[in-house]
Amino acid sequence: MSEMIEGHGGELALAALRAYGVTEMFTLSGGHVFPLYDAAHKAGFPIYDVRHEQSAVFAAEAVAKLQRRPGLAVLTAGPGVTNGISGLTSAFFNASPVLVMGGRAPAFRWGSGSLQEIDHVPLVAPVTKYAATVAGTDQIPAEVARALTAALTAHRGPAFLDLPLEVLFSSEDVAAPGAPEIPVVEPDPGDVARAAELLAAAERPVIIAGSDVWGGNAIAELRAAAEALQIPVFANGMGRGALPPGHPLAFARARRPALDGADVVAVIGTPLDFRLGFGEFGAARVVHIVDAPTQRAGHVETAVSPAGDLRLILAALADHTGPRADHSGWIDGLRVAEDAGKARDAEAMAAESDPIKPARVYGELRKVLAPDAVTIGDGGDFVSYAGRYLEPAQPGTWLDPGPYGCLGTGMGYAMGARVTYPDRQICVLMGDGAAGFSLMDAESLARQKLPVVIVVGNNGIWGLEKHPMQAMYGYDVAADLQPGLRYDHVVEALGGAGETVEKSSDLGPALERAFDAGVPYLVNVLTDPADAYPRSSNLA
Ligand SMILES: Cc1ncc(C[n+]2csc(CCOP(=O)(O)OP(=O)(O)O)c2C)c(N)n1
Ligand SMILES: [Mg+2]
Repeated sequence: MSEMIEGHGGELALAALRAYGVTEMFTLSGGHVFPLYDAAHKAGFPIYDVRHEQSAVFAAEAVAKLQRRPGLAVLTAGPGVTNGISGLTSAFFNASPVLVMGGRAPAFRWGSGSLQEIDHVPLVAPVTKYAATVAGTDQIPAEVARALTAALTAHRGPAFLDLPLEVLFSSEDVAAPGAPEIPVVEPDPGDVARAAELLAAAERPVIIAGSDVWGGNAIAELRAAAEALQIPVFANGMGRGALPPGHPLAFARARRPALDGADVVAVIGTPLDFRLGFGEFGAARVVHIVDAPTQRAGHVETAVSPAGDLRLILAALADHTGPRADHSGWIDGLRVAEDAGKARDAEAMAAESDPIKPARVYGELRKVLAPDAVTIGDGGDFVSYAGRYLEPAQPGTWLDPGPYGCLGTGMGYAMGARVTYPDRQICVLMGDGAAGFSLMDAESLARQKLPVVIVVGNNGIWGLEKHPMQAMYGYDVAADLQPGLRYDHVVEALGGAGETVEKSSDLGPALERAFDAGVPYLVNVLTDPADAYPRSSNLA
């Protein structure tokens, strides 16, 4: 007979959460979820609290993204849960295994108008892999196990459970949850063989690797496949850094010539979405390698689309023994374009200007960032520049909001990153507009002794909206912010520290101070409002 556990709903939930590798909770208080706190408190299980529920979900998502295990946010009934929906949706787009546990008004008097009474499940069902109300205290461990199994099964994503008040506050004696069993999706061997043949025989192949390669723990297999087949690799999302910047097959700046010239493009572990021109690569044939059949693109004709565990698929590509074309001329040509792009970047990153341009901020930041630093982007143009100029040296060190593009991830992601890596540099690159969504959580970070560095690109505008609106209409509305605002004073008032930088020569010393501060530290860089990130489509 399996072991029995006894306790109130919070204790039963905690036992199941721990069995699945959850090691902390992120939350904002509410009486509906007190038993979860009681269980955690008594067990010495860390509780981190925030000032807005979306930060709790973003923190849980950062933990899930960085550690490839479930992140937990506990939200109170009603507004607590609805405030978490943008976070859940981001996790859904990012395939992040997040579990949100919500309180819920009592079931026994449902419909009588209890405080914060609303049925959350239909609200979150479209953006979760599993969403349910736990019907009885005895069912809590099994429901937690079911939700986390769904979250961890490829294609990964968030799950939601809510617990009616009396279900969570009552006690039961139930069987302990067994060890997690996460199903592995087996790819079709014919599809994998066809993909390998196409890539090996291609004259000018390219790989684009995305977040699921990291999320599926397939970085080593990606590298082995690229090396075995000699294919240049570009990356986006959590795939960035999969091949270290010095690797002969690692490319970032030669994307245009690569995609224009390629005859076969393999997109691995990322959707054929707007970030990849919707998967239209001219005459190139497209191999779309995904971690589950549901992820195959419906809008693009692909040559083949192997679906399944990415480690299995990529290991099979690495083992391919059939005939292969020589790609060395193609790789050498791209290297020339890459080096030219890098030289242009280096110039921009060193350029003196008044006001400071974002490129220079990243030039200075690169000098102080350690190879294992976690960098987090939350903003518009300022973050597009971060994506261009920061080169993650290792995979799993760059957090962007992903294709849902939700502003406001910054402080929550920073909290999750700091909890994950107590000793690494954690640096948030934030637009001044984006700062408005989550900067109050600098208080949560300061109070809970979670120091991070926040670099604000303060151009006094919603840059990624103001410039396109000007281009489109010749005027703009709702696109201005207060220029020169002292966001550093905000963080000081919240228990951290900071400073404002107006001259590029002051950037380096300010960043050094920031990383040594030991408290949340905001470097408020006044940047040029006239500067606009060059992009082909300006709609965001
Ligand atoms: C929650 C949310 N609201 C609005 C937007 C639309 N949006 C995208 S970028 C952007 C401007 C961001 O401005 P800022 O953070 O100051 O960065 P900048 O472009 O000025 O560098 C806006 C409003 C969004 N993506 N997410
Ligand atoms: Mg701005």
